[in-house]
Amino acid sequence: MTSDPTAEWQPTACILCECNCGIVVQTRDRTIAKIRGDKAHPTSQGYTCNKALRLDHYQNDRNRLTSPLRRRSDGSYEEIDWDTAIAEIAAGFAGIRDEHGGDKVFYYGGGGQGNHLGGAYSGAFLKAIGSRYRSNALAQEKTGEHLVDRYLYGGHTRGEFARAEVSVFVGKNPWMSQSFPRARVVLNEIAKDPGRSMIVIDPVVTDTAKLADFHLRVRPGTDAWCLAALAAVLVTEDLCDETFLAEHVSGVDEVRDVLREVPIDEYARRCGVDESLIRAAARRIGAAASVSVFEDLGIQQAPNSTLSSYLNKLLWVLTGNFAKTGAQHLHSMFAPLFSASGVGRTPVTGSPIIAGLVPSNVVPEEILTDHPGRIRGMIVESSNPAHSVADSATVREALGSLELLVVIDVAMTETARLAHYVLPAASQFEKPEATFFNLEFPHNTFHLRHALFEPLAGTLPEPEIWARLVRALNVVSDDDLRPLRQAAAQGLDAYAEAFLVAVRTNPALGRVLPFVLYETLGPALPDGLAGAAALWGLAQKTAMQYPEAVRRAGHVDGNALFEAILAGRSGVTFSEHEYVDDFDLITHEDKRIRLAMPEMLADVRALHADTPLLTSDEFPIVLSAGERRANTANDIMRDPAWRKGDVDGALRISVEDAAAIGLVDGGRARIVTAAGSAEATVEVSEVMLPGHVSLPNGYGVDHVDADGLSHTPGVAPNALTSTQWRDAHAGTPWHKHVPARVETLPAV
Ligand SMILES: Nc1nc2c(c(=O)[nH]1)N[C@H]1C(S)=C(S)[C@@H](COP(=O)(O)OP(=O)(O)OC[C@H]3O[C@@H](n4cnc5c(=O)[nH]c(N)nc54)[C@H](O)[C@@H]3O)O[C@H]1N2
Ligand SMILES: Nc1nc2c(c(=O)[nH]1)N[C@H]1C(S)=C(S)[C@@H](COP(=O)(O)OP(=O)(O)OC[C@H]3O[C@@H](n4cnc5c(=O)[nH]c(N)nc54)[C@H](O)[C@@H]3O)O[C@H]1N2
Ligand code: SF4
Ligand SMILES: [Mo]
Repeated sequence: MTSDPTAEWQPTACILCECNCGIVVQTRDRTIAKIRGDKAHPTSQGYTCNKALRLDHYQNDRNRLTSPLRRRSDGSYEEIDWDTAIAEIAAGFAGIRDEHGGDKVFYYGGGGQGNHLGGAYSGAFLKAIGSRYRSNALAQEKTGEHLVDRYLYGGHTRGEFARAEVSVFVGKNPWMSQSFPRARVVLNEIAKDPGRSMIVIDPVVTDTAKLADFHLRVRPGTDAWCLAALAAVLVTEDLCDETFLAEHVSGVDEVRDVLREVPIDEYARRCGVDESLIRAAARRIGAAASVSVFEDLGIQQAPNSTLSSYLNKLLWVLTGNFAKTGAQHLHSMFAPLFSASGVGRTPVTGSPIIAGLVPSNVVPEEILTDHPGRIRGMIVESSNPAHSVADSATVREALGSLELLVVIDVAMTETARLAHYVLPAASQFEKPEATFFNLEFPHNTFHLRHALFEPLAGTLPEPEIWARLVRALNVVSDDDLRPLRQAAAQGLDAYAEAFLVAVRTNPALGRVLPFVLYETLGPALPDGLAGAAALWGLAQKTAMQYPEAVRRAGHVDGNALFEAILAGRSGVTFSEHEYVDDFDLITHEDKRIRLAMPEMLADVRALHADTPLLTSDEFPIVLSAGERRANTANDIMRDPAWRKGDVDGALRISVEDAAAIGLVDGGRARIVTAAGSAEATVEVSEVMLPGHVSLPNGYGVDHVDADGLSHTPGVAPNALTSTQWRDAHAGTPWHKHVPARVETLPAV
């Protein structure tokens, strides 16, 4: 909190993707004036990509909110004070609970790429109201993979790319989208080392594919055939690790039987990749001392997504690439990103709830109905579903029809514009923050960032917002909290003891635990870290769940881990595993991987059938809606000035298609889909296959400039997507596979 730009470098982290690279910054007044990588950060070690340097566009966005807002009947907003906002919102949700049941109040979001503490506190209010259903972006990308993970071994896995002999990227472009530590450094190292190889499965010649030894350039949407053929080569050419399979995996013979039926030559033709290349890639995987695999949106948001996740996992399980250096790992987690217990069906559409999450895609249908179980009220926190969920027009209609919609955000988003109340949050550099994207093995890091600035006037950190909402419900009294407050003043050991007694003897406290921690431990924490109180509970859980690994990392118990987290400004290694621990992390009782997942084997068999194309004469081209590029970062920065190029997010199209349609580089095109149409600048590019076009994510958000003029440069991808194109098992959308037509437009 200094106005001297040459003052000390303060550690924090970049919030633009899940890597959360450590950075050090110098501030000037309320700006982030200088930024560089933090060499002391245990995971990122000084690395950043091109985007981190632009973070002040997030911190000082002109569209930041500075007061709670209430919508008037004419649709405009008036500023109201916090007390009024909290009282009216709490009463509004309590009213829905009393009349229709608290389970009609839905929670969407809870954290973006850099902030998960708000979500950690939301549970207290939601439980107190009786809310049960929730969703967030994971339910439009990772729930299919989670379904497979849960069946096979019961946890999330990660590759160890820095040390893998062979790295496989399936529908993943880490050069642009990062997602694992020091991605570009690691990719360059792999490319330069003749002893290591990279296999990329992607229809586009991405910057990652350019570095690959094997580029399997599948036709969009045909990964299941490509991956089935790869797995079939492993089985039929005896490339499996028999010792590993015999010792650690069940159901192998059933899987082998199904894979032996795969006509490799025919599936190669169906996915458009040479059979010889598929065989060569499979042999490289089979011969490697270690293989790491990363699958992402290219399969997770395309047809057969859950099946592709399953087939992809077969590649490393069949070859025994688990529990050894450079291979795939079940890692520790500081907090669960997925709830293990949350399964069931949604009330209206009966859609699968996976890991506690309703598919984002079905949320509108769960609202726009007169079904008695419909969603009536919603809180959206740190997410912008009106822009990020398929079929924006329907999402807007649905959100606009709710009895009560409250949005907690830093900016006036597309979703906030539909809300009855908008609550302004302090930015991620104005409060303690952290993410639960702690996914590494053998060393795993948790980073609590301290505030760089005081909250912008009129805003509050989420822990305080949620605490005020709980207080308004009067579910616990000061008398309930007093013993814990007193214990907190005596130190963490006294607090731990008092806490166990309090939750055992007072069930009212157990229902609102994050609130209790914030109200009692929070005030005793140093350096304005009250918002970190919930981490105390998570530190205890982590130390109990992985006692050896936490001790190896230097923390004798949960309290010691919590203290290290509070004190460490550049992130703390919280677990240090040994490779054999991977087997212990399997949640099945026999500690074996279960390979023969019945629904998936049925799906593999079904690949033999002719599958109709989704494209048609009317919509002959496949649109990938939402590609990650150098100048995209979800919806986190709204001012287009942050971009150094590709200012309006060009439509990339192949040379062949451009010639056939009559499009030129830099010209304009109209893209038409079943859901809508949009206009874009054209980039004619050798990287695209004929019949495949792509638009970037993160564009088409509103921004009001200094003159009060509103801009929305680029195409909002979900103006073009439809909710019905979704995975049969997980309900995840096919954003990367939207049938479309591209037409010429006069140049501007
Ligand atoms: N720069 C930047 N980085 C980001 C983000 C960002 O907004 N901008 N967002 C972050 C988030 S939230 C996420 S989830 C990750 C996502 O990271 P990625 O999944 O890597 O991102 P995408 O570019 O959406 O899709 C990956 C690839 O899928 C390919 N693809 C399209 N169709 C198909 C297909 O049918 N089959 C196959 N095999 N591939 C296909 C595309 O050509 C693309 O190269 O990125 C994170 N990192
Ligand atoms: N067509 C298409 N759609 C897609 C995708 C695609 O590839 N194609 N990708 C999907 C994927 S993988 C993802 S992850 C989602 C992402 O979509 P969303 O889940 O909507 O998340 P973000 O775009 O990251 O938006 C984050 C929001 O958090 C707000 N915010 C930032 N800091 C804070 C804070 O401290 N507190 C609060 N309360 N709010 C804050 C920002 O202003 C922004 O509104 O998009 C999905 N949608
Ligand atoms: S965008 Fe991601 S990879 Fe780039 S600096 Fe930020 S956190 Fe690191
Ligand atoms: Mo994502």
